[in-house]
Amino acid sequence: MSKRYTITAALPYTNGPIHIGHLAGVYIPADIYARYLRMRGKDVLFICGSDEHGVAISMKAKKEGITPKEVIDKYHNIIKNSFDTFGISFDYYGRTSSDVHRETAQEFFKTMHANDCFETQTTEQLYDAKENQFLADRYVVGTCPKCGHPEAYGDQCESCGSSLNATDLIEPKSALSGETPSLKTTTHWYLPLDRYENFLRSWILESHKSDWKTNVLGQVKSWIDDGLKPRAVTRDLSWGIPVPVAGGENKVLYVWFDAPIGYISATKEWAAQEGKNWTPYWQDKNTELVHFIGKDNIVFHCIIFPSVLKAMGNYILPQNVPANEFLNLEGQKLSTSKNWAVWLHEYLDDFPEKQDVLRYVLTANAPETKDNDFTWSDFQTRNNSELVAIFGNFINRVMVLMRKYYDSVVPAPNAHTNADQATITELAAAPSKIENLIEQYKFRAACQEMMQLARLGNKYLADEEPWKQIKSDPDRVATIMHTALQVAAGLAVLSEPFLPHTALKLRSMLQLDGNLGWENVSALLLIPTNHKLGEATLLFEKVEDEAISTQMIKLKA
Ligand code: B3M
Ligand code: ZN
Repeated sequence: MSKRYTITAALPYTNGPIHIGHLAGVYIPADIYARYLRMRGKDVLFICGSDEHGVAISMKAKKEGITPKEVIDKYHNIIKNSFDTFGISFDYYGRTSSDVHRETAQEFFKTMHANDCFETQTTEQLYDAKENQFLADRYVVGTCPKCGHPEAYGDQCESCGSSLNATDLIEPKSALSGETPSLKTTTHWYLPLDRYENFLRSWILESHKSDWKTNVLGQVKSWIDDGLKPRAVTRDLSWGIPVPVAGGENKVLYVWFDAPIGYISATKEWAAQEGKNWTPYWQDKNTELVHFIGKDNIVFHCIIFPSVLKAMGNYILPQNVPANEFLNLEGQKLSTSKNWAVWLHEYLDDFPEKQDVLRYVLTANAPETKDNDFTWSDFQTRNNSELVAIFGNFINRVMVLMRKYYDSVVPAPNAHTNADQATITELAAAPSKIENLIEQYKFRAACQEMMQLARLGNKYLADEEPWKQIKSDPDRVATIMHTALQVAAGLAVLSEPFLPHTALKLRSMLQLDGNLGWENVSALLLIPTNHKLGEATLLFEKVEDEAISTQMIKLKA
């Protein structure tokens, strides 16, 4: 039975657009992984969708004087369209306001409730008497009791990632009125995470201690060691999925209980659209489930959701959760509220056709093991000195020389020199280096291995200087160009997970057979003699200084 892959990417909240931090942390790595596995002929389902509940959306609606429904419709469309244009290749992009999701999330709750997986607790919760509103999650801000971060939320501290109970906050303040909250009694259903401690310790800290990233294992270990407490999975809110059991009137499911179930409901919607069965992707042991997320989502994807799946009984658990750290912008934390961000939809307006430049720069600087920084000057340097000067220059030279000397028809090679052989050997060895790195979720290094191939081709032409030998030794030039073309074809294949738009252009320039795949590269079955190349187009263009200064002015405005 061949392996199947269910790849999920964190469902973005529809309270704002996508920015470069989301792309670097979650969506580009997930897309590289999905594209690569598809190229290896695997059965891949790449799932995402909009996360449309939660206090953040109600607050945005209140701030903009519109309804939550209007907020989610606006941002769901902006987000979905920007992902499509950018080339994030989801097989399905759903939304948690759908009926299928509401039914699925309620079915999960009812099943767990019927199996006594919850405890009910009647407690005093933070309340804003002025706004007549219980203060949960982002409705309350205070000092994190774990790390002292001054702007922790009622359910989570984004700085240390801890999941919190609102009553844990030090000096809490209502995010609605600014008042100090009072206390009011209310009843909620709690997921008793303490019951899952042994399961989590053995599943994660034992069976995955060698294949999960250390930053993820570190966070999970500290929560488990701190002692897992029951977590409320319902809220006194109006916006969300109604609690489907007696006593649940005027209460909704906690957004972090329903959102991860969104991966499953989106799979159901995809399967219905494709006429397929959804269950193998979530209930078959031959399926490898991988969650791509940012570090602030680790507790929900490694502790809470797996406990829910365990409680449901017949679901698989994630094989890996390769969470990235955070990306900063020009040395400061990305901030939606302070508009200190590079928004994807705005980037696509300002730099049309340059999707792959941003993909490349965000992969090269990905915060895979520690927070990292994006600067516009680095964006310009990487585009001009790497993509244009190496990758683009190499391909352009090949195409120009092929048209000039051979009318773009591939010549037969003659005797290979050591230099030719060394180049061909390095080309054949490239795929396995990239495979090993991608399969360890080391996308930065994998992308640099791909760029190494462009460097190899560029250097080979510069060293062999065919333009100086065309008169004196045409046989030699035929061999040089035949060899250079094999590297160019290898690049067209191996660049696809990282630079899909460029790979498509390059395939068309070389008129490569659509079936030319990953395995052809190491087998060196790439471009045959007498093959007719297509028209040359520019793969990359220089980014000028004024384009960068425009961005800096915009950012600082
Ligand atoms: N929307 C949080 C976030 O965007 C949340 C992810 C849900 S994944 C199920 O960071
Ligand atoms: Zn904290």
